[in-house]
Amino acid sequence: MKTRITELLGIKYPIFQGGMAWVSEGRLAAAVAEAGGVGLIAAGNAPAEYVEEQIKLARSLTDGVFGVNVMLMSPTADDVAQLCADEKLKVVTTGAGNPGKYMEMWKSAGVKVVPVVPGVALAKRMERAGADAVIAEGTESGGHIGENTTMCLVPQVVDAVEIPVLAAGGIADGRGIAASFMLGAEGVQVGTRFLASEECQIHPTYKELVINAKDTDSIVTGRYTGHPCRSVKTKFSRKLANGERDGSITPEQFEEITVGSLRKAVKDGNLEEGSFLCGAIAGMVNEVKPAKEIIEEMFAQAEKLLGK
Ligand code: TUI
Repeated sequence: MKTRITELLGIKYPIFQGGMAWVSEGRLAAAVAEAGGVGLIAAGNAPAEYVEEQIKLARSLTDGVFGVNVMLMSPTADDVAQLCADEKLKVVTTGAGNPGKYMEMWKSAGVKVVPVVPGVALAKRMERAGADAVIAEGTESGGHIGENTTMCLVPQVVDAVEIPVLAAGGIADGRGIAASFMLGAEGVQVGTRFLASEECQIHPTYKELVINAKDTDSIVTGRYTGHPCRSVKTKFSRKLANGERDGSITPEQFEEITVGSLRKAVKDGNLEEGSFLCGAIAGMVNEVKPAKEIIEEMFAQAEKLLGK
């Protein structure tokens, strides 16, 4: 399947693995890269040293294409951004902000820049700033989300910019890829499906939650903090949602309670204090498979549907 995204990066399949904080480390990124997609190491809030280690690990496992996802709200974002340029990565994706101030540094280091955008305005700004492509991420995604849906957002971004657009949010099989292409996307970003990959290093409890999730089992919390976040419904996320609704948890308390909660989910499978981020498509993810199989099956189905 040739698109401007496969051409831009010299990859077999136009698929980016989502940059999921603590989840997307070197081994998962390398597996996706090895399968012919783009693997991403998520920096999240981690220090640059952690990211450097993961880059080394991925390089030792694959010659495929991988990069780093820079979480722009992180206090370590400046250091991680500098590392991406120093390491001359093939590609950087960004989330949770506007990466404008790093653009020149990355472009002159030969790094392809692909920001995640929740709306048309930022997509246009990113194009003007020199982005190579954008990822239009709908509210169906896991983690920190915007308001618009993938179905509504992707065609509007496609109409607004000349650079290629990848679709994200709610894509976990070949039907999602085919639908994205019908909306004008030239690639997809997939996160939740890879939570249930063999190479994904998350705690077994996390994988079980995703595998067992039904269509109604994701929940959005934290709208009142300005950082809405989608995760698996658990006792903990319900408690946060209730506290947000009835005012018994203030936004400041909410931030305090959730500090470190991603790590507690990923590393410890801590159901009492962990945030198990996942997309709204988790209900359709029912089986753990190697990343390569996931990708090959998705694209075989998409190509059949698209009549190629
Ligand atoms: O970034 C993500 N997903 C994430 S980041 C994350 S870590 C975190 N945890 C708690 C609170 C906040 C972050 C977990 N999941 N996806 C990409 C994404 N970017 N979604 C939404 C945005 C976004 C939102 C507003 C990008 C830019 C933006 O506006 C920037 C501006 O200045 O216009």
